[in-house]
Amino acid sequence: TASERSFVMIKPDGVSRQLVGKIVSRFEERGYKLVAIKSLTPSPALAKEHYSDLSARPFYNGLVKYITSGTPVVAMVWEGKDVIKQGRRIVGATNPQEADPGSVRGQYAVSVGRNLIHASDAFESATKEIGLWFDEAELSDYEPIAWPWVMA
Ligand code: DAT
Ligand code: MG
Repeated sequence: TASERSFVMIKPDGVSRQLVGKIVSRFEERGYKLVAIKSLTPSPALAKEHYSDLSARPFYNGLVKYITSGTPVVAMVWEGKDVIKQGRRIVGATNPQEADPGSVRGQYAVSVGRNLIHASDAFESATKEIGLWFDEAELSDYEPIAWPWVMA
């Protein structure tokens, strides 16, 4: 896969537990490019739209409440080779009890309802999520100095 973009969000538990730097470092150190980053408390409308695919699930309302709790999230766009699939591997399985211990969820989380982080699961969802959380003008186009050493 060529260079692509993924939407990654540190959820309120990750911010409250002060894991932002550690999580950002995983993507940075792997060689991915930070295209956008901001912290915000999403509106219920934004959280509901972000998780609209799950609106019929029993945990949907609780999920929206958690994301909109008032403790901010850190919304990011990362770019690079196969970043959608590799981002999911960095994040780990949805249920932290099943996540690889080397993944973010496997290292830092124990509950599916407090699993620290979101990452887009496909090109279509990445496109939807980036458009939902960011304006075009917030997405930076630049070349990291290490890029040629990462992107052979
Ligand atoms: P992922 O975040 O790994 O993409 P998902 O898209 O299926 O997983 O679900 C979105 C979030 O919803 C997930 O990160 C945590 C929550 N969730 C999923 N399944 C759940 C469950 N069985 N009980 C409680 N929360 C759940
Ligand atoms: Mg998902």
